[in-house]
Amino acid sequence: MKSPMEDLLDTAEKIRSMEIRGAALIGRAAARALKEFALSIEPSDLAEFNAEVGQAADILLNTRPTAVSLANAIRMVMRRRGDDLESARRSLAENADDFVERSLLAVERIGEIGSRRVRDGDVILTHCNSSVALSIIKTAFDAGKDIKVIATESRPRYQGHLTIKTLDGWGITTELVVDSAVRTVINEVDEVIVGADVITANGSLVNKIGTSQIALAAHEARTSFMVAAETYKFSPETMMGELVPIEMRAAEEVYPGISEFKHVRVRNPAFDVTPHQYIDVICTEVGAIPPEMSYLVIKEMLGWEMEGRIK
Ligand code: RUB
Repeated sequence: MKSPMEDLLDTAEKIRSMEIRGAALIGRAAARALKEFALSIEPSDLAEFNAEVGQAADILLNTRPTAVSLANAIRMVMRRRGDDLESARRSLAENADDFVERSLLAVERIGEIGSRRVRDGDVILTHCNSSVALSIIKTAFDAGKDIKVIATESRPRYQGHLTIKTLDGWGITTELVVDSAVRTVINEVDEVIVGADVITANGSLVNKIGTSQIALAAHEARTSFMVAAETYKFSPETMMGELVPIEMRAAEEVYPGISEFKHVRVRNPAFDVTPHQYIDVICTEVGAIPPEMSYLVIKEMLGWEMEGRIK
């Protein structure tokens, strides 16, 4: 039998190594892991409970630096803890269940809202593997719309292969293209639909590397660019002026055997920033909003987040 800490470290390692990946899944996995941890530890008092849970939260937080879903999920799980050990344990577990349930509902709701913008006969381009973008595509397809999807490979980790597998399973006609083919095909595309790792206070999008080039190509071609993002992917930190850290991943993901070269290094940023000017709409569970309204989402939906932050 593994100790509660060993179980938590297992989840942290799965997130770091990307066995668990995608901002929504990361957030839910962290919430579930914290709940299991809190229910399994045997602290002698509330102070010890808080210290142990705080340490566990920090371990999870440090797995992937970019995704704000991780930080927001952890904060939602950790908030409003009780005044004694057992009520603190209980409220943490309830918060975790609540987060998971709300985040699953949000995916469904965004599917409904976003799919209204997809017309019969549309060609949709998607990048990487976003469960929320896929929810929009599936909802449009289930409503009887005749759609076709163009999916990018999404080098270096080929998350596009996960996307085409899912689309194939649903019976949706799909074409796989290399990332550099986007500008060649963009004139056949009616809308780009991508997910989000972070939405900043000014409405910019942080998502899988390559997203911003797609947005640029879409902008030039006057193709609509839609982002699917639950409200917990909006970053309160950016309202306080912080910049979103971009995760740099291992060189071997790009070129296995790179260490044999003496004068060559690999740079492997996992995400990039798409300026809000290139985004037509962000579909959230509270509505389809222009990126300029992101500030309000952070204030209204994550408002509690600011407590204690403004000195
Ligand atoms: C995944 C990625 C996805 C977002 C949104 O990056 O960029 O587009 O996380 O996904 P990685 P979802 O594979 O490096 O985790 O909509 O499922 O939250």
